[in-house]
Amino acid sequence: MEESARSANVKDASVYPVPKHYAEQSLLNEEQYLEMYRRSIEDNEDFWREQGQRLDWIKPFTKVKDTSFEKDDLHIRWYEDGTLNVSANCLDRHLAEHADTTAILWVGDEPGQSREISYRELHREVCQFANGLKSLGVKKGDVVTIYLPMIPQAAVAMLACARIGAMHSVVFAGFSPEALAGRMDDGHSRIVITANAGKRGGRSVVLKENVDRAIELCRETTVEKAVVVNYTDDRVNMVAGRDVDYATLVSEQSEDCPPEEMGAEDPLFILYTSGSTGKPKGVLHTSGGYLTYASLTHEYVFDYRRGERFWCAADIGWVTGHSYIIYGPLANGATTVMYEGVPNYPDVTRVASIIDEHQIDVLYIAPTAIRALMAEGDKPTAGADLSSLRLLGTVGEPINPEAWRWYHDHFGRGQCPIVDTWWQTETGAALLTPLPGATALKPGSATRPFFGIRPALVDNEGHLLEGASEGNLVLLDSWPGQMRTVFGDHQRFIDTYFSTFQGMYFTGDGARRDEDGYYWITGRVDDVLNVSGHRMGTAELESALVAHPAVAEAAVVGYPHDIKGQGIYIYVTLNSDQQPSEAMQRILRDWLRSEIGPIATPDVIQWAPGLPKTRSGKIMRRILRKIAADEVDQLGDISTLADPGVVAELIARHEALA
Ligand code: 6R9
Repeated sequence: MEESARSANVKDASVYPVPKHYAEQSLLNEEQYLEMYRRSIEDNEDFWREQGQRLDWIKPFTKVKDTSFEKDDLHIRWYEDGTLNVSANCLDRHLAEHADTTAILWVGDEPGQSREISYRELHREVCQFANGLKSLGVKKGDVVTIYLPMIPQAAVAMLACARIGAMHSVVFAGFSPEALAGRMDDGHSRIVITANAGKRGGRSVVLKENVDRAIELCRETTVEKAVVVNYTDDRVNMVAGRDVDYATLVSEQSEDCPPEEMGAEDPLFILYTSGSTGKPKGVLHTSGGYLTYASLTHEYVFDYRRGERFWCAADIGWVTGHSYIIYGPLANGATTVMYEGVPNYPDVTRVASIIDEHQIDVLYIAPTAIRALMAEGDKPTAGADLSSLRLLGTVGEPINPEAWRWYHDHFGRGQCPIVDTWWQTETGAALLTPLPGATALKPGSATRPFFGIRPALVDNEGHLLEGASEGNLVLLDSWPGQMRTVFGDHQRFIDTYFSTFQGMYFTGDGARRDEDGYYWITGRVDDVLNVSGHRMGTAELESALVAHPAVAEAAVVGYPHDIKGQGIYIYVTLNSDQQPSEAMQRILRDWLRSEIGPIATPDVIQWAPGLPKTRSGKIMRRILRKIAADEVDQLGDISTLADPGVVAELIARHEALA
């Protein structure tokens, strides 16, 4: 394992105690957390048996847990003999007493646009659309691709799939046709739900055009139906027999759609995420365990109280959107805020004005957005009231203490705790996190484990480290929200997560544990980048680059970036008949944007006459990372390189860039 790309969080001595009113009014204070945590570990099965009761089961489960992390006997099953329906848990069961509660508070890209959708209304539209999907031939077990902007129909589509037992595969609407096609192919998805166009930051995003192109690009799958939400005034080409207008489809359907009875272990969704090797993996989550865990964490981590407005400012294309815009909040009968736009449109006061206008109680947002706003000084919150805010949260990447404090002082007015939640697409929901009434906070630390979670640190040989230490972050036992497999490739699941350290789930992250048992995530220890909270495999970027006819070789590394957390730094060796030029830089930049999407836009492209390789031909990314990070005094031993001379050349070129 190479050392992390990003240096460990600077140690920060300050501690923010639990505010008095939190200790008195929260679901749990510190003593109660410690007691409940102890029980969740010591009486693990009993604990999860009880927590399983928070859902409505069609047939109650009798078995709670059957799991093993041994790679020769790997299995993860929770509540396996129970049956339920996830959409019924998110909708139907709230109708008796809370039908008129707002389920989704939608806030549009342009200021002044918003819409409230009650549980009754959401239930009705989900039933109608579920019937619509059935009429198009969608059955239990099918994979339905969702490529939608942040509009209520995205929630409707996800829940409609859950209602009829189809798996949804949401693809971030910022991904390119190539990336979309790859995911549809991998999932053998014969149906896609999209919109004519999306709106983001005042710009129009041509979704339907991307879908048309993606359908052409699919190699293994024939996409038979595309449902199109005609959301903007843009007119798009509709292919007869294939393309279906959403509104027409829904209007023709009955409002009665009995939920499909699903096994707890039946798949709920797949969601593609990047790993250190190969193409993105379809992370598969199942029904009973995932929903139990999403709903439990939503309630305790955010100390959620009924009637509050909960704003998770993620996109539904990421797991954070799945668990904390849709499934966790709706399972708890909450009012979830869905924001179409970006934090700085039309200007940097937008987040604060949404909070004031809609009296938001909880804001959960990525550090990269906080840093971007922080760069504007006091402007983002100037003149704002913000007194409706009770709690703040962050997710997606390590937060530097400076950004933590700015968030605490500006949005939190020094009064709101910040829950820094560490988790992954694979983990379903938060694993390391403060609880607002129970945990004294240290800026930059995701603090302590949630109930039932057994984190540990191991050295590179897999030996457990005790006490204050730093190492690879692993999990020793399962929890209900854990992914179950990589769609279509179970061996890859075993190889990726359970083969590095015997009998443990390997997260791919490094972490430090301090004297108080608090965890500080130091970043990925594998070849995965985290750019503005988005995961990208260096292998994915490199294979896209070498697929370009001008490129002989490429290596991609991350380097510290003030706003994005990590920036993308690319070393390219061109084919001998090509000349480095600014035009070529632009060509390669555009190429990555079209192969993957705008999030893959490189920050730096450096021409490399050669790359530092071991004698066995392995690129030494460690050296490339040090050069990119301006840490050439820390290159370490380079004597094992096949051609050490290449390093001096790369350093000289790097310095010339600056
Ligand atoms: C939920 C999500 C997962 C990776 C993870 C880690 C990083 C997430 C973090 C954090 C430090 C936090 N990460 N939360 N690092 N502190 N609070 O982001 O899932 O997109 O799969 O990314 O993000 O490196 O391994 P995903």
